[in-house]
Amino acid sequence: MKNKPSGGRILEYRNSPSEQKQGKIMKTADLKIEGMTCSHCVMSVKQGLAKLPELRVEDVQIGSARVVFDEAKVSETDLAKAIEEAGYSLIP
Ligand code: 9UX
Repeated sequence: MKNKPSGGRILEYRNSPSEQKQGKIMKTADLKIEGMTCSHCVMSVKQGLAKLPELRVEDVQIGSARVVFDEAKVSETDLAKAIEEAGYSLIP
């Protein structure tokens, strides 16, 4: 599959009916994240990822995050940058 975020695994395409109407292709990806060791880290990563438009954060655990995003709007670089700005790094 194209545009696979590094360290991530594309699980499935999951569009809500309104997203389908808008012609969006929402991708679900599991990201592996380095440097997270506590629950504050989880909050930081959540907030960092939530800044990206056209993306929703489904779940964040220590060391991983599940995000759903419009593949036309969010790139792997965007994900890596958001995670880095929060103080962590996306594992390739
Ligand atoms: Mo979690 Mo605190 O890694 O620096 S321990 S936020």
